[in-house]
Amino acid sequence: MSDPKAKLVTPPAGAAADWTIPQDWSRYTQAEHAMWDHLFARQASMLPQRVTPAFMRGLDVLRLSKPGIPDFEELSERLQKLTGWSVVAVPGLVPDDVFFEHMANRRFVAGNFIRTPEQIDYLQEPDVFHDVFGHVPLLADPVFADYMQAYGEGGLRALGYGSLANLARLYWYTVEFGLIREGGDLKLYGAGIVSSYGESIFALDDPSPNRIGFDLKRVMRTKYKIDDYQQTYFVIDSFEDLLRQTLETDFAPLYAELEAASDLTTDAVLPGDVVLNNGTQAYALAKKAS
Ligand code: HBI
Ligand code: FE
Repeated sequence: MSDPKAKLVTPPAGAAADWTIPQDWSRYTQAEHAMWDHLFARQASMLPQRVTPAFMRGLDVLRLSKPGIPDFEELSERLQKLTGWSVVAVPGLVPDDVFFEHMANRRFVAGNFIRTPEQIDYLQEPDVFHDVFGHVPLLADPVFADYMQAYGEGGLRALGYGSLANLARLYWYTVEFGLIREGGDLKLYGAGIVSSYGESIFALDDPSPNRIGFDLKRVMRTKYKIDDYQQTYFVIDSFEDLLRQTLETDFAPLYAELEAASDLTTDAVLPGDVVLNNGTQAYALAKKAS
């Protein structure tokens, strides 16, 4: 997951100018490897029917079911051969420009630490399980891999226009919390969902959230929640379609247009929406009442 409010500016001691650090794989304890194995087993048991087949293929070709926290060097070697991406370690959230610069160069930054037992179902900073289990399998998919690079390049441009808040919503509602329609079924692909036990069920099966057909401009107008399940999920038709729309869009005039348009609330349903599920919002309403 990513927090767009990250305010750090200089790399911490021990980090390089690009914020990378050695993964220091040999430093993980048995308990830390066991935490990975536990999280992995919990997700692996329910994902096969729920996640896009491309994700399962990624887990397989990258040998991610091998016990223990993956060694980034070994992982990067496999990934490089498939799509030219690599995985580099960082201590936590990095500044937006650093994040995008890495992505534009096909380097995915991953936290090298793993959550503690107290943080098992919720943590603020992305750890190695979210980053590697959640994000890396789809980097083995050539089309998704291109989308991620395009996003990094677009992010650098958006910073120049001062329009990151709008572009960050695209990342949020695709890379982190996206759903995809495949063979008439809805499947998961967003890393924030697939790395979360509760949300992997909620996003697909619960009547609460809206599920709405993906529309680039609509998504970029929509606010999001960083600390609870989403009230709306957007559904793409294919990675090809997502990549094509992103590459064909001229973002500069779109940002100008968005600046004049109002933001949409996290639960909005509009007349022009392709509504796959008009959510009851029962979950969010109950949370608010408690
Ligand atoms: N840093 N490590 C890390 N991981 C992220 O997902 C991340 C980040 N810095 C910035 C950031 N995400 C976001 O601001 C962008 O997704 C917009
Ligand atoms: Fe993430």
